[in-house]
Amino acid sequence: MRPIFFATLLAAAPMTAFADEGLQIHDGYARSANPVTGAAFMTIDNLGDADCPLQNVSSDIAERTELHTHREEDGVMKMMHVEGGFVVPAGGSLDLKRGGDHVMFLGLENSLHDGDKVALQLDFGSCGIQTTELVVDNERKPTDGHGMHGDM
Ligand SMILES: [Cu+2]
Repeated sequence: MRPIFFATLLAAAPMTAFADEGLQIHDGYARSANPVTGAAFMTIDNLGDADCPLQNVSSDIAERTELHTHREEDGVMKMMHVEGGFVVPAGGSLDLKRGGDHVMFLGLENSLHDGDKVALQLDFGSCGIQTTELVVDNERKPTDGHGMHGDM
């Protein structure tokens, strides 16, 4: 890392500061189907040559912000907290998407309305911490056709 160069970039152009760095977050949005819980989805590309762990997420819009996944148990799709988080493989990407791995907001301070902006901090461990701004889009449909998880 080059800390000074990094800080300068960050101040000058926050939206593109990470363009040439290891991790790129794009296509992010947040939504909620009820007043108390919400979720966030995005794609994270790892352009670097080392795996990056997504260890933790935080926000100030909810009591708790957690990394979740869906798993099928006895034919029923269940959602669960993943303590260790996920890996964004070197040269690959991590999809946080409906019906799959996602960011969960539990205990929303305020209900999420379309167009609201949500700041989310992502802790990539040895790869650093990044903050991304997500726009709320409650009407967004899942892109992979898993309509059964439409309420997530
Ligand atoms: Cu969840």
